[in-house]
Amino acid sequence: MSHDESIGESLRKQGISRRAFMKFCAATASLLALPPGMAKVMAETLERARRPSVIYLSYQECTGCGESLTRSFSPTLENLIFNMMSLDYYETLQAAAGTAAEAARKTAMKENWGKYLLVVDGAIPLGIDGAYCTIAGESAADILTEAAKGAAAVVSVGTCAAFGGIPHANPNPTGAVAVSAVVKDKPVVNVSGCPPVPEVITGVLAHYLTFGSLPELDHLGRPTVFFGNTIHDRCYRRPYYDEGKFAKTFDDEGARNGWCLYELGCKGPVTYNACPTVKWNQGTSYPIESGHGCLGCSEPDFWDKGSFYSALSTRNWSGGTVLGAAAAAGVAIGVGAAVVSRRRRAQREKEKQS
Ligand code: FSX
Repeated sequence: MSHDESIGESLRKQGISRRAFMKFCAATASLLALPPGMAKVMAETLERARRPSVIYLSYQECTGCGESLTRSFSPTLENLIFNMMSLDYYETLQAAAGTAAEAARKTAMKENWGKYLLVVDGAIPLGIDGAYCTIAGESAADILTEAAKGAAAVVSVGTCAAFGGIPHANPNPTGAVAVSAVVKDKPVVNVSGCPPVPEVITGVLAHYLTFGSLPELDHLGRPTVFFGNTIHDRCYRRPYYDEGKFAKTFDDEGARNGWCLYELGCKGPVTYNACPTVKWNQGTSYPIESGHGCLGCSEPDFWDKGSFYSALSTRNWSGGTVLGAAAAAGVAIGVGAAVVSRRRRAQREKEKQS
């Protein structure tokens, strides 16, 4: 499809029915928590729009983000690629390699200068003049700087791109930094998570492709529609936390009864992400539902903060520098509520016995 063809024209050529397209718009609008009626607006906008060019760069990372992205269910990556965007460069999926691939990136940048969406996963190493990560003889930092100049907006996918992630963890031998430490003059949206929830990645891309703008962001540059609540706020085990019922080991009676994993190190109270609502594997489950506490992978410096199996209140997470006052207060209030609840229950049991 040429860039001049509208998305509607392209859909009709591909034989995609109006019904299937409306279903896709409804699912995407619901994922983005848009008001009723917006699915129709989205469909009308997309029908007339041209597919924008998307350039996707990968640097210091494990490709977990790409693995996650390709498993997106609604909207699927295929839906986005075939219906809404022209993915002009992405090492993981492209057929071209070597000189041809780099030439395709440069052509796409030149033809769409000022208009393309730049997606980046992985951290950027600045040590020894960027020599720790080079592609076709150019450093990651140089390619990113050049590509960002012509981009309309930048999406940092994964905690490595958003906050430096594991490459940035102590002792950070390569001098790895977040995308926002290199790109200073363009809007950057951070889709954190190691890896991020697949539908959160495609949802943010769909929002930009539909409205031509980035969604509302929190103080760490993350879309509030997906990162507005803590894991703890939406956790189905939350009632046990409020009742003061905690698993103490991974195979005790509390664990078997599905009690709260707070004392086993769950970082849900200080971690903002959509895992409990959107979930993973087509809405099947998420770590806490599988019996393991949250590691806090969508927060800055989660690896250095560590203490994955120690209760929050005993280690650096609760007083860490990246925690907002509200999050820290939330933990304190939650712990206080659990203690009060435990006292009340003890009091009730005492009253029953007397
Ligand atoms: Fe990082 Fe992503 Fe973790 Fe891996 O691209 S956020 S190490 S899942 O792959 O960057």
